[in-house]
Amino acid sequence: MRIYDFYFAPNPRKLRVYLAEKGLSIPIVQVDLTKGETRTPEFLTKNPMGSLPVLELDDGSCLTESLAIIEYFEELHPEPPMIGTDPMERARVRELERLAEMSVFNRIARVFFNTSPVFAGSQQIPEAAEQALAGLPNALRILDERVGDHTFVAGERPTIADCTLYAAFEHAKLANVELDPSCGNLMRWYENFQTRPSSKA
Ligand SMILES: N[C@@H](CCC(=O)N[C@@H](CS)C(=O)NCC(=O)O)C(=O)O
Repeated sequence: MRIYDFYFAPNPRKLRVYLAEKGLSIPIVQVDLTKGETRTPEFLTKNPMGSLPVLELDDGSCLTESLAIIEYFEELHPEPPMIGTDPMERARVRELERLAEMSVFNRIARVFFNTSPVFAGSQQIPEAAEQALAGLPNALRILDERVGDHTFVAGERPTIADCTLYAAFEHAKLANVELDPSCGNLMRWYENFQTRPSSKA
């Protein structure tokens, strides 16, 4: 089993943070997407979408989509639980994880894609970055209220929602996106999460 990863990319980071929180160590292969290494015929046989991360299993089959990979590991290793422990808690964790990805992570990723010199060779649309950025403050405010005074995004223990939000906030640095400092709950959460060993994964 191995994971194809690119250190600076947010979806691979989400997976690495999750694995570190679970205490799972899986061999990692770096694939530099800035050098076109995800577009080689060999890599495209592993993931025709040409994206990272990819989990290659011992039989050579591959799983793509970071969340599907995370759910696969969660089923193999239920402890410590990172998607809740009863139906309602599991639904809440997934709800917050989706909120973090759809409304925050994806906006930051869109800003990065449409403005960074890394993707200068792709069809960048500055208006798409502006549109993504315009919706970010409201998304952050909503999430800030949901986090409230909890230690973690979905309560008092780390979940997959923390992994997604942490990867998004780290990516915001690369994308030159300023996170609204008035979102005090999120700022406190971010500062706390950075003290966890998983944040260095
Ligand atoms: N929905 C996919 C998104 C994967 C994705 O977009 N990965 C980015 C890195 S964060 C990538 O590989 N981009 C390069 C490309 O698509 O060419 C997932 O969650 O795994």
